[in-house]
Amino acid sequence: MIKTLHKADLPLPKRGASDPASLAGEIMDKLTYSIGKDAKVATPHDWLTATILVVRDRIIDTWMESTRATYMNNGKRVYYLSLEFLIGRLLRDAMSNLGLMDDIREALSSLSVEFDVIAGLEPDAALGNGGLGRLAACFMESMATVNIPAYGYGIRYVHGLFRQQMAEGWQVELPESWLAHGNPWEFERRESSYEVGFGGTVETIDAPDGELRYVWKQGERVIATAYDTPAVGWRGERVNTLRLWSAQPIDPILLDAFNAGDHIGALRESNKAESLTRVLYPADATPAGQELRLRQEFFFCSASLQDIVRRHLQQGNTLAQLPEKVAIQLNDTHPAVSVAELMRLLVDVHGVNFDDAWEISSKTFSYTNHTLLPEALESWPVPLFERLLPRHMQLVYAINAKILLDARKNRGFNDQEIRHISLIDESGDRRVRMGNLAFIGSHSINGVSALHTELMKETVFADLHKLYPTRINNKTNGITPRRWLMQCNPDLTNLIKEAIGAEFLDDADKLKALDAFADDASFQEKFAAVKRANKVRLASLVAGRMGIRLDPEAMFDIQIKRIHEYKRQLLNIIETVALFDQIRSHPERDWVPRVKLFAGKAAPSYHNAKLIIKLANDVARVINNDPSVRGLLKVVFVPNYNVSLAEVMVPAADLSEQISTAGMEASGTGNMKFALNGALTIGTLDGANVEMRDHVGEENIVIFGMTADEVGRVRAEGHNPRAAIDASRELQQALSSIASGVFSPDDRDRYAGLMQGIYQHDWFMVAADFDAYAQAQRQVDEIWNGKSGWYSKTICNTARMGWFSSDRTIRQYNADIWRA
Ligand code: 4GP
Repeated sequence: MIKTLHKADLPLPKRGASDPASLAGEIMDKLTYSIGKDAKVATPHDWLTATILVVRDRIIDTWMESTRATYMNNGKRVYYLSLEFLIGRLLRDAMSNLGLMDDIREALSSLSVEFDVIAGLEPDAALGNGGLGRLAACFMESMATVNIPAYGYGIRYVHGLFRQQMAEGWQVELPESWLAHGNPWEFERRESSYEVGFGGTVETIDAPDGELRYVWKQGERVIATAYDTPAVGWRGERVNTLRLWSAQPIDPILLDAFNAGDHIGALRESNKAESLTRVLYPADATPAGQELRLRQEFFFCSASLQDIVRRHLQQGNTLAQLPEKVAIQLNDTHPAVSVAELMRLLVDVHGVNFDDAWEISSKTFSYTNHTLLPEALESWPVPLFERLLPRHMQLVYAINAKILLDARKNRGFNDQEIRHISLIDESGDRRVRMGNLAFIGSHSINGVSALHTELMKETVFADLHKLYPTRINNKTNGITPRRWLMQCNPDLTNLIKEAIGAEFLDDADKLKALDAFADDASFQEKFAAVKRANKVRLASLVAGRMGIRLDPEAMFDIQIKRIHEYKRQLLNIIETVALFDQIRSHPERDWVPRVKLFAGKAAPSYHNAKLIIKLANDVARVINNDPSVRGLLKVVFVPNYNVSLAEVMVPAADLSEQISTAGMEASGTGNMKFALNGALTIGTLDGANVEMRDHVGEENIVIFGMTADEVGRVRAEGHNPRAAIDASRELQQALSSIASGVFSPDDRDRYAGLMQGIYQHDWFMVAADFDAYAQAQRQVDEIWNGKSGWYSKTICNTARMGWFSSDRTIRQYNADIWRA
């Protein structure tokens, strides 16, 4: 008999040397044998793919080790369920984390290939809208870095977030086809496929044990197939998996129909299935309100949970052990239907009784809330939910009955409180509240900054917080310093290394040592030189893409993020108009030359956000063509904001605009990226700005405007924007020039409605905060004019932002919630 080796005993393969000569040999190998190209005719894309494959090989070694180790010790795994992973480009990230940057560059250059050229061809994987999706990407990297066995689960959208083009200053949305050249990072896992059903009916049967069993007879089914992308941690010590699901039909073609001549009808099922994972919903904090969106959510939750339970059982664990071995983090309400789906799997498929299943499930789930905007707390019309997920509807009612009964009987909740905590919103057409489902179904609910967490307790979840007073906790967001310092700003990284040594690479808190250099003239000079070089780099990008010349000596004042009224790009634009008027009226004053840069996408259905983009462009056209402010003020809206563009803009910023209406930005993460890269922040006491002020010191940040409490009070008492407008000549003039068509001579009324919003209700407190903002900007000018003071402040920002590393955030999640 042949003695079989247990598979786990087989040795893992190991890649060879990583010197430039060996790497060059391997790249040639990949080009020849994996891509099938002769170097003579290889395109830059072929070189890119060959390079990625070489880097990937090195990742795979560790990936297998990491996965095998977790399997062997049957440790607890963390599952991060997110409808968005805004990962951007991966090559630089992987090379830098593996320490291969210099050697690969050299290898390529020995083959006469320029690394920067091919790296620029890598598509920017835009599988997310904004902060929530980018946070998920930073978390994937940090979970690998701090050595947590974790899986990200999401959707492999064929088209990520739309590409933004400008047509006469208006946003136009074009499809983004990031997979057009294939995706060398991913591995298709045909064997990891699951059926996901929708619709149909629920039947009950009497089981032999006397209990009722529920059988969901699904009306339609699709296949979810896994695609795995490795997520490398710093120094390549751990590699985790990002598993994205793609939808496929059960029958790729209906042959009967095809043979009967219905060639298009024969593909109907197939098209329907594939359309599930075709596009990312371009909604940031606005509900998509689409059946397809609910289908997407259920599709990826069901596949992920089937996969998680399968892995758990395969390891020989029991279902009762689920919370011991599995932590599932719900990234916002998008995966909230998981609560009902896990209950269905436990109760219907595995025969666990309802109460035990509830106990298991709620100990397994935890939920992160990312926004208080009521319109973003998803809810689905009951008829839609019931038609698509009839068994889940029953489970939602059963959970609701259990919770409401308990609240009424044991906690004395009154009618109004009961109405608020119910899973069913009955204030209009009946709807299933996904926020409440996520909250009730989880043992931990966290906000993303200290202020946001407090506001959660006081507002959206006040009554649920009363029912479960220990569940809400705070986990202030963070960013990965690998991508957002080392990789996007190598010159600054080297400068810091020269000054304080390399320890900060492994522990961002060690950046504190840089404090000692804040007032060191020669260090300031070098710091300024790095900033200038980064500004030159951005200027050349802007010149190349837009034909606009920027003066790197001017202050680069940058606001980049999704376009939303609460983020108040409008406040910035109005102040720019006021500044334009001021400079023209007082040419004799010592104005600070400024370039105002904007970038960001608006949800296609968000009318005012699109109008704000057009306004920025209209204002830019007028200001940039006015000889009287030449050299003093320039305005640029850079199209198609994405992760790669941010990687160029962030290191080039002198001033970071974080000016949301207080109480409305849950945390912000862009604010952290800028400060870490040595920009001064002008901002409100909102989201994580509050904690940033505490860390960098109030003398190193420019704070202005109303607090969240004040905004709440003014809104409750009734805000009268007229009074603020009448009291400010600058504001009056700026508003009336915009409203009367000075910037839109082709359509004088274009902005009348937008301005009316400020005159009439000013919900976002633009008028209310205007004077404070304008004053704060002049304070910024003063700081800029005393150059040494400027750099001493910005160096302090870099030095004191270490706490905002996502490694710290992830450690806190792990210590308090996951315990993996
Ligand atoms: C964002 C929040 O608006 C932002 O403040 C926060 O930093 C980020 O999540 C990560 O927590 N929310 C979204 C969204 O992106 O789609 O709701």
